[in-house]
Amino acid sequence: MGDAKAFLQRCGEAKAAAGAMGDPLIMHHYDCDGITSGSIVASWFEGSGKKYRMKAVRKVDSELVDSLQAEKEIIFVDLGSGSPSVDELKGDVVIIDHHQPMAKSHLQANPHLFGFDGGSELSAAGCAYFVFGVSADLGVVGAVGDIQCPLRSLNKRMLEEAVGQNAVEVSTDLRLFGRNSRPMTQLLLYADEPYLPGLTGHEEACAKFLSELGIELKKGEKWRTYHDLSASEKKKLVSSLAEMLSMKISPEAAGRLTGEVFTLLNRQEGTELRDASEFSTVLNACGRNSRAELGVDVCLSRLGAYEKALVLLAEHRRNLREGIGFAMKNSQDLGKFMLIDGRGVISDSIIGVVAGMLFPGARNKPVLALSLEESGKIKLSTRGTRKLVNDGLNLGKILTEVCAPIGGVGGGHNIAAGATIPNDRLDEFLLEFAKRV
Ligand SMILES: [Mn+2]
Repeated sequence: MGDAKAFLQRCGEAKAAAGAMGDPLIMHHYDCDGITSGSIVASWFEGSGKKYRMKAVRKVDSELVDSLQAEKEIIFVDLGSGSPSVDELKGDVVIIDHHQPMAKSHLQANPHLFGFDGGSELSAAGCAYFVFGVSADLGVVGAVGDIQCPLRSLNKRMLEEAVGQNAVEVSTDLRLFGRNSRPMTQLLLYADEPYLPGLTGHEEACAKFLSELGIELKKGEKWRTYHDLSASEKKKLVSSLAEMLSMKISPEAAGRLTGEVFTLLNRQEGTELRDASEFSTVLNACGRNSRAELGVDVCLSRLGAYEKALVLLAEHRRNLREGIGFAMKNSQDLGKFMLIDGRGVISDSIIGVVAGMLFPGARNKPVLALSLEESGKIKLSTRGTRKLVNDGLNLGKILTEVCAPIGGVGGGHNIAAGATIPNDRLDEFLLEFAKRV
Protein backbone atom coordinates (compact mmCIF):
# COMPACT_ATOMS: atom_id res chain seq x y z
CA MET A 1 0.00 0.00 0.00
CA GLY A 2 1.30 3.37 -0.96
CA ASP A 3 1.27 6.40 1.32
CA ALA A 4 -0.90 8.90 -0.56
CA LYS A 5 -0.62 11.59 2.08
CA ALA A 6 3.18 11.61 2.00
CA PHE A 7 3.14 11.52 -1.81
CA LEU A 8 0.81 14.53 -2.02
CA GLN A 9 2.95 16.38 0.47
CA ARG A 10 5.99 15.77 -1.76
CA CYS A 11 3.94 17.03 -4.72
CA GLY A 12 3.29 20.23 -2.78
CA GLU A 13 7.03 20.63 -2.14
CA ALA A 14 7.71 20.09 -5.84
CA LYS A 15 5.17 22.77 -6.71
CA ALA A 16 6.75 25.24 -4.30
CA ALA A 17 10.23 24.54 -5.68
CA ALA A 18 9.08 24.79 -9.32
CA GLY A 19 7.00 27.87 -8.58
CA ALA A 20 10.05 29.62 -7.15
CA MET A 21 11.85 29.27 -10.48
CA GLY A 22 12.09 32.36 -12.69
CA ASP A 23 12.51 30.89 -16.17
CA PRO A 24 12.96 27.11 -15.93
CA LEU A 25 13.70 24.74 -18.77
CA ILE A 26 11.00 22.05 -18.79
CA MET A 27 12.65 18.89 -20.10
CA HIS A 28 10.04 16.31 -20.97
CA HIS A 29 9.84 12.91 -22.61
CA TYR A 30 8.67 12.81 -26.22
CA ASP A 31 5.88 10.24 -25.88
CA CYS A 32 2.23 10.76 -24.98
CA ASP A 33 2.77 10.71 -21.23
CA GLY A 34 5.79 13.01 -21.58
CA ILE A 35 3.92 15.48 -23.79
CA THR A 36 0.86 15.59 -21.51
CA SER A 37 2.90 15.87 -18.33
CA GLY A 38 5.08 18.59 -19.88
CA SER A 39 1.93 20.39 -21.01
CA ILE A 40 0.44 20.28 -17.53
CA VAL A 41 3.56 22.00 -16.19
CA ALA A 42 3.52 24.53 -19.05
CA SER A 43 -0.17 25.17 -18.54
CA TRP A 44 0.39 26.00 -14.88
CA PHE A 45 3.28 28.35 -15.73
CA GLU A 46 1.16 30.09 -18.39
CA GLY A 47 -1.80 30.34 -16.05
CA SER A 48 0.48 31.95 -13.48
CA GLY A 49 1.91 34.37 -16.05
CA LYS A 50 5.39 32.96 -15.56
CA LYS A 51 8.18 32.43 -18.07
CA TYR A 52 9.39 28.96 -19.05
CA ARG A 53 11.09 27.15 -21.88
CA MET A 54 10.46 23.60 -23.08
CA LYS A 55 12.40 20.84 -24.72
CA ALA A 56 11.41 17.27 -25.53
CA VAL A 57 14.00 14.49 -25.53
CA ARG A 58 14.01 10.74 -26.04
CA LYS A 59 16.29 9.90 -23.17
CA VAL A 60 18.53 11.41 -20.55
CA ASP A 61 22.15 10.31 -20.79
CA SER A 62 25.42 11.78 -19.61
CA GLU A 63 25.90 13.73 -22.87
CA LEU A 64 22.57 15.44 -22.40
CA VAL A 65 23.37 16.15 -18.76
CA ASP A 66 26.69 17.72 -19.80
CA SER A 67 24.85 19.96 -22.25
CA LEU A 68 22.52 21.12 -19.45
CA GLN A 69 25.21 22.16 -16.99
CA ALA A 70 24.77 25.85 -17.85
CA GLU A 71 21.04 25.76 -16.99
CA LYS A 72 20.18 27.32 -13.63
CA GLU A 73 16.70 25.82 -13.31
CA ILE A 74 15.39 22.58 -14.79
CA ILE A 75 12.14 20.70 -14.33
CA PHE A 76 12.33 17.12 -15.61
CA VAL A 77 8.97 15.56 -16.46
CA ASP A 78 8.45 11.87 -17.29
CA LEU A 79 12.25 11.75 -17.25
CA GLY A 80 15.10 12.04 -14.81
CA SER A 81 14.32 9.53 -12.07
CA GLY A 82 15.80 6.68 -14.07
CA SER A 83 19.02 8.52 -14.89
CA PRO A 84 21.67 8.67 -12.15
CA SER A 85 23.61 11.15 -14.31
CA VAL A 86 21.14 13.94 -13.40
CA ASP A 87 22.69 13.83 -9.94
CA GLU A 88 25.64 15.65 -11.50
CA LEU A 89 23.58 18.72 -12.41
CA LYS A 90 24.60 21.77 -10.38
CA GLY A 91 21.53 24.00 -10.92
CA ASP A 92 18.11 23.81 -9.25
CA VAL A 93 16.37 20.65 -10.39
CA VAL A 94 12.87 19.31 -9.77
CA ILE A 95 11.95 15.87 -11.07
CA ILE A 96 8.34 14.89 -11.74
CA ASP A 97 8.46 11.29 -12.88
CA HIS A 98 7.09 7.78 -12.42
CA HIS A 99 10.00 5.64 -13.64
CA GLN A 100 11.89 3.45 -11.20
CA PRO A 101 14.07 5.91 -9.26
CA MET A 102 17.84 5.68 -9.65
CA ALA A 103 18.70 9.38 -9.30
CA LYS A 104 19.09 10.55 -5.73
CA SER A 105 20.27 14.15 -5.39
CA HIS A 106 17.30 16.29 -6.40
CA LEU A 107 13.74 16.86 -5.24
CA GLN A 108 11.60 14.16 -6.85
CA ALA A 109 7.83 13.80 -6.99
CA ASN A 110 7.66 10.12 -7.90
CA PRO A 111 4.97 7.65 -6.76
CA HIS A 112 7.59 4.86 -6.46
CA LEU A 113 9.17 6.70 -3.53
CA PHE A 114 5.91 6.39 -1.59
CA GLY A 115 5.08 2.76 -2.22
CA PHE A 116 3.09 3.15 -5.45
CA ASP A 117 3.89 1.37 -8.71
CA GLY A 118 4.60 4.04 -11.32
CA GLY A 119 4.01 1.46 -14.04
CA SER A 120 0.35 0.95 -13.19
CA GLU A 121 -0.83 3.32 -10.45
CA LEU A 122 0.26 6.72 -11.78
CA SER A 123 1.89 8.06 -14.92
CA ALA A 124 4.02 11.20 -15.14
CA ALA A 125 0.99 13.18 -16.33
CA GLY A 126 -0.92 12.13 -13.22
CA CYS A 127 2.07 13.02 -11.10
CA ALA A 128 2.25 16.46 -12.75
CA TYR A 129 -1.48 16.87 -12.12
CA PHE A 130 -1.02 16.15 -8.42
CA VAL A 131 1.86 18.64 -8.31
CA PHE A 132 0.12 21.53 -10.09
CA GLY A 133 -3.60 20.72 -9.84
CA VAL A 134 -4.44 21.78 -13.41
CA SER A 135 -5.52 19.97 -16.61
CA ALA A 136 -6.80 16.75 -15.04
CA ASP A 137 -8.01 15.61 -18.48
CA LEU A 138 -4.43 15.61 -19.75
CA GLY A 139 -3.53 13.52 -16.71
CA VAL A 140 -6.03 10.91 -17.88
CA VAL A 141 -4.67 11.04 -21.45
CA GLY A 142 -1.15 10.45 -20.14
CA ALA A 143 -2.24 7.44 -18.09
CA VAL A 144 -4.09 5.98 -21.09
CA GLY A 145 -1.06 6.63 -23.31
CA ASP A 146 1.18 4.79 -20.87
CA ILE A 147 -1.25 1.82 -20.93
CA GLN A 148 -2.25 2.07 -17.26
CA CYS A 149 -5.91 1.14 -17.76
CA PRO A 150 -7.98 0.13 -15.89
CA LEU A 151 -7.24 3.23 -13.83
CA ARG A 152 -6.83 2.43 -10.16
CA SER A 153 -5.13 3.76 -7.05
CA LEU A 154 -3.73 7.29 -7.61
CA ASN A 155 -4.88 7.21 -11.25
CA LYS A 156 -8.40 6.54 -10.02
CA ARG A 157 -8.20 9.40 -7.56
CA MET A 158 -7.14 11.74 -10.38
CA LEU A 159 -9.95 10.43 -12.58
CA GLU A 160 -12.52 11.07 -9.86
CA GLU A 161 -11.26 14.64 -9.51
CA ALA A 162 -11.45 15.08 -13.31
CA VAL A 163 -15.04 13.82 -13.30
CA GLY A 164 -15.85 16.13 -10.38
CA GLN A 165 -14.52 19.07 -12.41
CA ASN A 166 -16.72 18.07 -15.40
CA ALA A 167 -13.59 17.61 -17.49
CA VAL A 168 -14.01 13.87 -18.09
CA GLU A 169 -16.95 11.51 -18.47
CA VAL A 170 -16.53 7.78 -17.93
CA SER A 171 -18.66 5.21 -19.76
CA THR A 172 -18.52 1.55 -20.69
CA ASP A 173 -18.01 0.76 -24.34
CA LEU A 174 -15.83 -1.14 -26.79
CA ARG A 175 -12.27 -0.47 -25.73
CA LEU A 176 -10.49 -1.10 -29.00
CA PHE A 177 -8.07 1.66 -29.85
CA GLY A 178 -9.43 3.99 -32.53
CA ARG A 179 -13.16 3.81 -31.90
CA ASN A 180 -13.67 7.38 -33.05
CA SER A 181 -11.02 7.79 -35.68
CA ARG A 182 -10.10 4.51 -37.35
CA PRO A 183 -11.96 3.05 -40.32
CA MET A 184 -13.68 -0.19 -39.24
CA THR A 185 -11.24 -2.55 -40.93
CA GLN A 186 -8.28 -0.83 -39.29
CA LEU A 187 -9.97 -0.90 -35.91
CA LEU A 188 -9.82 -4.70 -36.02
CA LEU A 189 -6.57 -4.94 -37.95
CA TYR A 190 -4.58 -3.11 -35.25
CA ALA A 191 -6.42 -4.47 -32.22
CA ASP A 192 -3.91 -5.54 -29.60
CA GLU A 193 -5.70 -5.23 -26.26
CA PRO A 194 -7.29 -7.66 -26.50
CA TYR A 195 -5.53 -9.24 -29.44
CA LEU A 196 -8.11 -10.63 -31.89
CA PRO A 197 -6.95 -14.04 -33.15
CA GLY A 198 -7.39 -14.37 -36.90
CA LEU A 199 -8.20 -10.67 -37.27
CA THR A 200 -5.33 -8.65 -35.76
CA GLY A 201 -2.82 -8.21 -38.53
CA HIS A 202 -5.04 -9.79 -41.23
CA GLU A 203 -6.67 -7.10 -43.32
CA GLU A 204 -8.72 -9.34 -45.63
CA ALA A 205 -10.06 -11.39 -42.73
CA CYS A 206 -11.19 -8.16 -41.02
CA ALA A 207 -13.06 -6.99 -44.11
CA LYS A 208 -14.71 -10.41 -44.48
CA PHE A 209 -15.69 -10.52 -40.81
CA LEU A 210 -17.38 -7.13 -41.07
CA SER A 211 -19.18 -7.94 -44.31
CA GLU A 212 -20.54 -11.15 -42.78
CA LEU A 213 -22.02 -9.04 -40.01
CA GLY A 214 -23.60 -6.82 -42.65
CA ILE A 215 -21.60 -3.77 -41.55
CA GLU A 216 -20.99 -1.36 -44.42
CA LEU A 217 -17.40 -0.10 -44.49
CA LYS A 218 -18.22 3.21 -46.13
CA LYS A 219 -20.92 5.79 -46.07
CA GLY A 220 -20.67 7.65 -49.35
CA GLU A 221 -17.03 8.58 -49.72
CA LYS A 222 -16.26 8.42 -46.02
CA TRP A 223 -14.87 5.40 -44.18
CA ARG A 224 -17.10 4.55 -41.23
CA THR A 225 -15.68 4.34 -37.71
CA TYR A 226 -17.14 2.48 -34.73
CA HIS A 227 -18.51 5.83 -33.60
CA ASP A 228 -20.55 6.02 -36.85
CA LEU A 229 -22.25 2.63 -36.38
CA SER A 230 -25.89 2.33 -35.33
CA ALA A 231 -26.65 0.97 -31.86
CA SER A 232 -27.67 -2.40 -33.30
CA GLU A 233 -24.53 -2.63 -35.46
CA LYS A 234 -22.39 -1.88 -32.41
CA LYS A 235 -24.15 -4.54 -30.41
CA LYS A 236 -23.77 -7.12 -33.18
CA LEU A 237 -20.08 -6.35 -33.57
CA VAL A 238 -19.27 -6.44 -29.86
CA SER A 239 -21.16 -9.67 -29.23
CA SER A 240 -19.60 -11.53 -32.14
CA LEU A 241 -16.10 -10.36 -31.17
CA ALA A 242 -16.77 -11.44 -27.58
CA GLU A 243 -18.01 -14.83 -28.72
CA MET A 244 -14.95 -15.33 -30.91
CA LEU A 245 -12.54 -14.32 -28.11
CA SER A 246 -14.27 -16.44 -25.56
CA MET A 247 -13.98 -19.46 -27.87
CA LYS A 248 -10.44 -18.91 -29.16
CA ILE A 249 -8.72 -17.38 -26.12
CA SER A 250 -10.71 -17.16 -22.90
CA PRO A 251 -13.86 -15.65 -21.40
CA GLU A 252 -11.51 -13.29 -19.57
CA ALA A 253 -10.15 -11.96 -22.88
CA ALA A 254 -13.73 -11.44 -24.04
CA GLY A 255 -14.36 -9.49 -20.85
CA ARG A 256 -11.54 -7.08 -21.69
CA LEU A 257 -13.23 -6.13 -24.95
CA THR A 258 -15.47 -3.61 -23.29
CA GLY A 259 -14.61 -1.38 -20.40
CA GLU A 260 -14.10 2.16 -19.24
CA VAL A 261 -13.67 4.79 -21.92
CA PHE A 262 -13.01 8.45 -21.22
CA THR A 263 -14.70 11.34 -22.99
CA LEU A 264 -12.92 14.66 -22.56
CA LEU A 265 -15.71 17.19 -22.16
CA ASN A 266 -13.56 20.30 -22.64
CA ARG A 267 -12.23 19.13 -26.02
CA GLN A 268 -13.97 19.61 -29.35
CA GLU A 269 -16.68 17.10 -30.20
CA GLY A 270 -16.21 14.88 -33.28
CA THR A 271 -12.43 15.17 -33.08
CA GLU A 272 -9.86 12.65 -31.88
CA LEU A 273 -9.22 14.96 -28.94
CA ARG A 274 -12.62 14.20 -27.44
CA ASP A 275 -11.54 10.67 -26.48
CA ALA A 276 -8.61 9.98 -24.19
CA SER A 277 -7.26 7.07 -26.18
CA GLU A 278 -7.57 8.79 -29.56
CA PHE A 279 -5.94 11.88 -28.06
CA SER A 280 -3.04 9.74 -26.95
CA THR A 281 -2.65 8.39 -30.51
CA VAL A 282 -2.43 11.93 -31.86
CA LEU A 283 0.25 12.82 -29.31
CA ASN A 284 2.23 9.68 -30.00
CA ALA A 285 2.15 10.54 -33.70
CA CYS A 286 3.62 13.96 -32.90
CA GLY A 287 6.29 12.62 -30.58
CA ARG A 288 7.39 9.79 -32.81
CA ASN A 289 7.80 12.16 -35.74
CA SER A 290 10.09 14.38 -33.65
CA ARG A 291 7.32 16.97 -33.30
CA ALA A 292 6.63 16.71 -29.58
CA GLU A 293 6.32 20.52 -29.40
CA LEU A 294 3.35 20.26 -31.76
CA GLY A 295 1.81 17.78 -29.33
CA VAL A 296 2.24 20.35 -26.58
CA ASP A 297 0.49 22.93 -28.78
CA VAL A 298 -2.39 20.46 -29.25
CA CYS A 299 -2.64 19.89 -25.48
CA LEU A 300 -2.67 23.63 -24.85
CA SER A 301 -5.32 24.12 -27.62
CA ARG A 302 -3.11 26.45 -29.63
CA LEU A 303 -4.61 27.56 -32.93
CA GLY A 304 -3.98 25.33 -35.96
CA ALA A 305 -2.07 22.71 -33.99
CA TYR A 306 -4.73 20.00 -34.23
CA GLU A 307 -4.92 20.25 -38.02
CA LYS A 308 -1.15 19.94 -38.34
CA ALA A 309 -1.14 16.97 -35.98
CA LEU A 310 -3.68 15.13 -38.14
CA VAL A 311 -1.25 15.12 -41.04
CA LEU A 312 1.34 13.47 -38.80
CA LEU A 313 -1.27 11.01 -37.58
CA ALA A 314 -1.89 9.80 -41.14
CA GLU A 315 1.85 9.33 -41.65
CA HIS A 316 2.21 7.60 -38.29
CA ARG A 317 -0.52 5.12 -39.22
CA ARG A 318 1.17 4.31 -42.50
CA ASN A 319 4.48 3.61 -40.72
CA LEU A 320 2.74 1.49 -38.13
CA ARG A 321 0.90 -0.48 -40.79
CA GLU A 322 4.19 -1.26 -42.51
CA GLY A 323 5.95 -2.02 -39.23
CA ILE A 324 3.28 -4.37 -37.92
CA GLY A 325 3.03 -6.08 -41.33
CA PHE A 326 6.75 -6.78 -41.21
CA ALA A 327 6.61 -7.93 -37.58
CA MET A 328 3.74 -10.34 -38.26
CA LYS A 329 5.65 -12.03 -41.05
CA ASN A 330 9.05 -12.02 -39.40
CA SER A 331 8.60 -12.69 -35.70
CA GLN A 332 10.46 -15.69 -34.33
CA ASP A 333 9.56 -17.82 -31.34
CA LEU A 334 12.81 -18.24 -29.38
CA GLY A 335 11.25 -20.34 -26.64
CA LYS A 336 11.47 -17.94 -23.73
CA PHE A 337 10.34 -14.93 -25.77
CA MET A 338 9.26 -13.73 -29.21
CA LEU A 339 11.83 -11.82 -31.28
CA ILE A 340 11.15 -9.23 -33.95
CA ASP A 341 14.32 -8.16 -35.71
CA GLY A 342 13.27 -4.89 -37.29
CA ARG A 343 16.79 -3.51 -37.77
CA GLY A 344 16.87 -1.38 -40.89
CA VAL A 345 13.15 -1.90 -41.51
CA ILE A 346 11.21 -0.52 -38.54
CA SER A 347 12.07 2.96 -37.29
CA ASP A 348 13.43 3.20 -33.74
CA SER A 349 10.67 5.68 -32.96
CA ILE A 350 7.84 3.15 -33.41
CA ILE A 351 9.56 -0.07 -32.41
CA GLY A 352 7.91 0.06 -28.97
CA VAL A 353 4.43 0.36 -30.44
CA VAL A 354 5.08 -2.47 -32.86
CA ALA A 355 6.33 -4.64 -29.98
CA GLY A 356 3.12 -3.90 -28.11
CA MET A 357 0.95 -4.59 -31.13
CA LEU A 358 2.34 -8.04 -31.67
CA PHE A 359 0.46 -8.68 -28.50
CA PRO A 360 2.54 -10.90 -26.20
CA GLY A 361 -0.72 -12.26 -24.77
CA ALA A 362 -1.20 -14.32 -27.91
CA ARG A 363 1.43 -16.75 -26.63
CA ASN A 364 1.84 -15.37 -23.13
CA LYS A 365 5.53 -14.68 -23.75
CA PRO A 366 7.38 -11.37 -23.67
CA VAL A 367 8.08 -9.73 -27.01
CA LEU A 368 11.52 -8.31 -27.78
CA ALA A 369 11.79 -6.03 -30.81
CA LEU A 370 15.01 -4.64 -32.30
CA SER A 371 15.60 -1.55 -34.39
CA LEU A 372 18.59 0.44 -35.48
CA GLU A 373 19.26 3.98 -34.26
CA GLU A 374 20.80 6.59 -36.53
CA SER A 375 23.93 6.37 -34.38
CA GLY A 376 24.28 2.71 -35.39
CA LYS A 377 23.40 1.40 -31.94
CA ILE A 378 20.57 -1.06 -31.41
CA LYS A 379 17.42 0.25 -29.82
CA LEU A 380 15.30 -2.50 -28.36
CA SER A 381 11.89 -2.60 -26.85
CA THR A 382 10.23 -5.27 -24.73
CA ARG A 383 6.61 -5.84 -23.76
CA GLY A 384 5.14 -8.29 -21.27
CA THR A 385 1.60 -9.04 -20.12
CA ARG A 386 -0.20 -8.34 -16.85
CA LYS A 387 -0.23 -12.07 -16.17
CA LEU A 388 3.54 -12.38 -16.58
CA VAL A 389 4.08 -9.33 -14.35
CA ASN A 390 1.80 -10.80 -11.70
CA ASP A 391 3.95 -13.92 -11.88
CA GLY A 392 7.02 -11.81 -11.12
CA LEU A 393 8.32 -10.55 -14.49
CA ASN A 394 10.03 -7.12 -14.27
CA LEU A 395 11.31 -6.11 -17.70
CA GLY A 396 12.61 -2.72 -16.51
CA LYS A 397 14.80 -4.36 -13.91
CA ILE A 398 15.99 -7.08 -16.31
CA LEU A 399 17.01 -4.54 -18.96
CA THR A 400 18.78 -2.30 -16.46
CA GLU A 401 20.80 -5.23 -15.17
CA VAL A 402 21.47 -6.98 -18.48
CA CYS A 403 22.50 -3.83 -20.35
CA ALA A 404 24.93 -2.26 -17.88
CA PRO A 405 27.73 -4.87 -18.21
CA ILE A 406 27.63 -4.75 -22.04
CA GLY A 407 27.90 -0.97 -22.32
CA GLY A 408 24.19 -0.34 -22.88
CA VAL A 409 21.52 1.66 -21.10
CA GLY A 410 18.16 0.13 -20.28
CA GLY A 411 15.20 0.45 -18.00
CA GLY A 412 11.52 1.26 -17.76
CA HIS A 413 8.51 -0.44 -16.24
CA ASN A 414 7.85 -4.01 -15.25
CA ILE A 415 5.46 -4.52 -18.20
CA ALA A 416 7.22 -2.41 -20.84
CA ALA A 417 10.85 -1.41 -21.07
CA GLY A 418 13.47 -0.30 -23.55
CA ALA A 419 17.22 -0.12 -23.99
CA THR A 420 20.03 0.97 -26.25
CA ILE A 421 22.99 -1.37 -26.70
CA PRO A 422 26.11 -1.43 -28.89
CA ASN A 423 25.55 -3.31 -32.15
CA ASP A 424 28.31 -5.87 -31.52
CA ARG A 425 26.96 -6.95 -28.10
CA LEU A 426 23.61 -8.28 -29.31
CA ASP A 427 24.48 -11.98 -28.91
CA GLU A 428 25.52 -11.47 -25.31
CA PHE A 429 22.36 -9.48 -24.65
CA LEU A 430 20.09 -12.17 -26.11
CA LEU A 431 21.74 -14.96 -24.11
CA GLU A 432 21.47 -13.06 -20.84
CA PHE A 433 17.93 -11.81 -21.56
CA ALA A 434 16.74 -15.37 -22.29
CA LYS A 435 18.21 -16.51 -18.99
CA ARG A 436 16.38 -13.82 -17.04
CA VAL A 437 12.83 -13.82 -18.48
MN1 LIG B 1 5.53 7.98 -18.74
